[in-house]
Amino acid sequence: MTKSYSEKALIPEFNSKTKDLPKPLVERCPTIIEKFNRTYGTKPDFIARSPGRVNLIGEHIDYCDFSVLPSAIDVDMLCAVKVLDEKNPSITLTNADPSFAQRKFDLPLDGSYVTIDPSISDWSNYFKCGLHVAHSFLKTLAPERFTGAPLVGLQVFCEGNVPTGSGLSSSAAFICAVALAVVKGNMGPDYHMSKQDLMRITVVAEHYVGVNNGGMDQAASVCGEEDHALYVEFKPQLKATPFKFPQLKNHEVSFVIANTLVVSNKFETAPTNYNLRVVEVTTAANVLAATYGVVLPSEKEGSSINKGNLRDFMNVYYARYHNISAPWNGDIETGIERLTKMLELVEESLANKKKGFSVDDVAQALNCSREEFTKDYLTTSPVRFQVLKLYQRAKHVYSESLRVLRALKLMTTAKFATDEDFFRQFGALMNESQASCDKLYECSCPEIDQICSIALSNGSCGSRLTGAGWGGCTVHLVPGGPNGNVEQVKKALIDQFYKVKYPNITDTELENAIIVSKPALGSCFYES
Ligand code: NG1
Repeated sequence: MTKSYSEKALIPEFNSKTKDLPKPLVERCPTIIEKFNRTYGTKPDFIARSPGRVNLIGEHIDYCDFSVLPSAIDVDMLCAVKVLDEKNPSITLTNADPSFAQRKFDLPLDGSYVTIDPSISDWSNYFKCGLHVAHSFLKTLAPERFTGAPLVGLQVFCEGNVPTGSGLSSSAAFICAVALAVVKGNMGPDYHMSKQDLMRITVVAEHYVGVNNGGMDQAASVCGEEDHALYVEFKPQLKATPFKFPQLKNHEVSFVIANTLVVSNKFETAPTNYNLRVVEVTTAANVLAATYGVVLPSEKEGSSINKGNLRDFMNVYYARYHNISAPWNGDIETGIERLTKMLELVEESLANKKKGFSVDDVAQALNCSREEFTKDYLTTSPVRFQVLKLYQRAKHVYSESLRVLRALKLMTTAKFATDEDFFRQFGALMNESQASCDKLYECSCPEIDQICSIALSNGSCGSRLTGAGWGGCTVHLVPGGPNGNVEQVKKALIDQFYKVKYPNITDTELENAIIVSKPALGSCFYES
């Protein structure tokens, strides 16, 4: 069942008088207010909150503008904030986790942006990303006020329980909470921010720390709704439509999230992992375009390598060879047909170099010099590689995008004779996604493979990595409710994976490693 999507929907706001406060606020607001008080000797004015997310299916396709199916989860980041008077245009940041040391910096008096140095890995950089996008938004909201004058100063106390480096988007949770805090802090209590605005401004925020991510994490964190998954579309417009899983006869639909506890530092591994994949799929789109004699649009808003992507190739190919000038509008059946065609083209034109393309091969295919290719594709962020695996990466992106459409079709139109039918069909898509991430995109790791195989042998119907991969978390579709397999899957993972791989693991660590989460509320605001 789908809820309609409204561009005007506002970020939910609560206060101490609200009846039925959402669970994360009830549980955590009093303690963070107390900790703020102990740190700054005063009460905060408000708390901005944004959660982590789990991606159910659709991995590494958001930066090609293909739709994804995540949901927000219970773990989150809270930022308690006190707005300072105009004599104090500075930011002080304290984190409840002592491994993130306190930071303080001044806000430029002339209203210019705070500088972000992406070459250093410091937690305050993520704050500055949220600050930057909020600042730029404020300049469009009230140009006369935010030009030539500083933002208001803030004292901030941050407390989060999204495990970092685990593929559950701790960074998006932080950045979205910060952006909301900065906008509210500067505009005051009478300004109510829309979800659409917060999502739109935060999707590109991590580009300022050198991660060329797509916008899935921020969309899910901002727009999450209890008991709903989100269908996030990036084109023709950014949109997150909430929908419920089908009502089954004897089971609930549960997702078990299991952390490999292998931390993948996105920033440090970007040159060989995440950013390299962005380069590979962008190059693949351009090699396909050159092969079929079409030109991709460039100078795209929100894109870090302005060279078009695999969705653009699909559109220009259909314009040229099928005379369909309007880009694909997201319709499921049309998408299935076109993506299937794209997979044929990938076989036809890239499969002859399954071992990978050298820089010379690519330059030849694009009819440019090595130097031009290097300048246009390899300098935005540093990357390191022997060959570019264009065939494998393009095949993953098109087949994964197809799986997302099939999953959505299952959710929205299919009727299931038995509960098993649903679990089998949705689970198969998740398993195919994992195989593609592993074999074609090479973003799995031995621990992910091991956890998936244990879960599948013990009652999971579909198991895969979630998020960027190379460590981090896995997600498992498990029949839930009294007749379900959730406890059985958890026990098997504890006995066969965690206690074997991490013999000294504590009970608390184990408790945090396996999360059975229901889709949760997205960003929200609490006036204290
Ligand atoms: P994680 O690593 O879970 O935050 C990353 C990207 C997403 C998306 C996934 C892969 C960032 C901030 N996020 O997610 O946009 O591309 O990988 O599907 O890099």
